[in-house]
Amino acid sequence: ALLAVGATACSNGDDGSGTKDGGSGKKIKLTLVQGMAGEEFYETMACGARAEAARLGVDLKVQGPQKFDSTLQTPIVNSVVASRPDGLLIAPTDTKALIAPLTQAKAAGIKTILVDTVVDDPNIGLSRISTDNAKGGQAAATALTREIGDKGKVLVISSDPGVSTVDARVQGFEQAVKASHPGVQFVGVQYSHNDVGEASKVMNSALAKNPDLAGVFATNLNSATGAGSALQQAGKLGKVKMIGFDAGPAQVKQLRDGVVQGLIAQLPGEIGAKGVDQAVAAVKHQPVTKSIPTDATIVTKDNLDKPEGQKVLYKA
Ligand code: T6T
Repeated sequence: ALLAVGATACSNGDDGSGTKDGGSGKKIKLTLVQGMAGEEFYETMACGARAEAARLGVDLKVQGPQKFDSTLQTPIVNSVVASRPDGLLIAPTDTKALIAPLTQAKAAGIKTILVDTVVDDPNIGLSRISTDNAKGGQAAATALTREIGDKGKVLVISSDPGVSTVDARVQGFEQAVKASHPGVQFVGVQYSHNDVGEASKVMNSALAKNPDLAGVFATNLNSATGAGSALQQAGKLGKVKMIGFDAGPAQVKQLRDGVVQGLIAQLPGEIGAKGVDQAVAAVKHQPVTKSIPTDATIVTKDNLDKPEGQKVLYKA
């Protein structure tokens, strides 16, 4: 039987052997700071990172804030910096707010790798590993406009402005709709603050304002979960089409239930594993790769149960 890969199925990355840094003889110590703890995207990332850390024999700790919130993530970064790991992998929750704490990490000589999200300062992050989010937003526009027969109003529900990934998805989507779909009207972006209940509320008020809404693009897990359940409760299935970013268990259920027509699945496990590779290379003074794009796959009912769909679903 296949091993069910959840947080508990992940190795802790410590097999006792160990890769030593550039001659000091000590085992390399890395910390991954997630955008949010306990969320399927970042837990799948942690799984990939732990497996790679185990393979390379380096020590990896994983931490993250309870909410996707820079005021909660900043003190975690500060305490990680104080603990002086050799390398830090981080998904910064805000393009500006995390610049100062990450500048401190750099000043402390900690090799910093950005996984998933980035900050606006190009001097932060020896390597940046993420999905091409603008391209993902364009793919969402292509899929959604096709679903709605290339006409009608479309809305975007995102988490928060100032988050590099979702902002790029919004931009990619908006530009593609405006450039290539004259029959489609972009009615704007609403923010869920990465909260399922808030995403439902936002969806409901958008439906009240635009009873003829044809489509929704939800830019991440919680935005999609909340928007989808609001559509379901409002009896809008089949009337309003939806494309979501990410492929956690709740999104997959909504795809099976016909709430959402397509999911843009990322490769969080691969992002985590490559993050570990880059951090270890940096600690060993080996070459690093400045920018590493990872793939995205659109999952629909057609490929959901095929290997290509199954292999990109996130861990529960
Ligand atoms: O979409 C992912 C991630 O790429 C984004 O930066 C934040 O939201 C998620 O974690 C999904 O909720």
